[in-house]
Amino acid sequence: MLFLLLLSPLTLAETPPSVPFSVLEERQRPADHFTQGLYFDGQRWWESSGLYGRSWLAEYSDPGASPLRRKWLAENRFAEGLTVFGDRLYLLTWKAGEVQIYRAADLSPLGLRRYAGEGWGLTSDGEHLIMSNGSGKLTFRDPETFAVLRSVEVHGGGESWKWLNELEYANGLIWANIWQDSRLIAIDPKSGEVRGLIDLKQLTPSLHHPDAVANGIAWDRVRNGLWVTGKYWPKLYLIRPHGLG
Ligand code: DDQ
Ligand code: CA
Repeated sequence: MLFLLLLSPLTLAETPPSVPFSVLEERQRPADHFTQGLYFDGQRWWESSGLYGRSWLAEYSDPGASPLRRKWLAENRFAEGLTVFGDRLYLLTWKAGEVQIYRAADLSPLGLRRYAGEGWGLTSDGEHLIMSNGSGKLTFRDPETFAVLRSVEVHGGGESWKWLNELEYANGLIWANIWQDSRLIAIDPKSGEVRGLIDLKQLTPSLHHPDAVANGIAWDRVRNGLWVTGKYWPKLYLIRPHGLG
């Protein structure tokens, strides 16, 4: 009975499609980044790297070269996701309940806002900031106060989604890494429904390190693709999903 229920056509019909993608380009980069956040504006890159005592935020013109600027965080701050909104950069911390705000142009500090719970991934739809916290829920936040305006439970595909990590808004969908999983999911921002999956297994280096998971997604507006990488990955890949968004 339970078996039949699990295999019912309804369940199968709800499975989000595996989205085909092409790899347009790959780029070499240093293999010691504990990548937590990634953002690209078409010219400059911003990346955050985690762990206590080694967390940083950096700006690059080329992710394979040394950073133009780098800010080290305090020893007791574990850097998490970041995004650029207007002329500001927002950087989450894992458990400090603190989002740090910087001027994107020169990474000068502009203060902070506080939030309850953990900080994992961050992106923006151009109006609000969108944040993950290790659960299956995303919160939409006021860029000025960081207050929660709305939240969605990510659902669909017969899986209960949790550990949503780095995020990237592109073409009306929110792409998310999932911690300890090689899959990216594409989420409908209104309903929270998972619209598609991309498995990065074929791009995942065999690093034999438990922390070396896929993490880091940056929308490339010019080339219409997503730059993806992972913690300790020696490369970034530009992928173009087909038939979605
Ligand atoms: N997170 O980025 C997925 C939120 C956390 C990754 C934590 C990886 C373990 C690092 C060791 C933590 C030491 C307290
Ligand atoms: Ca991102």
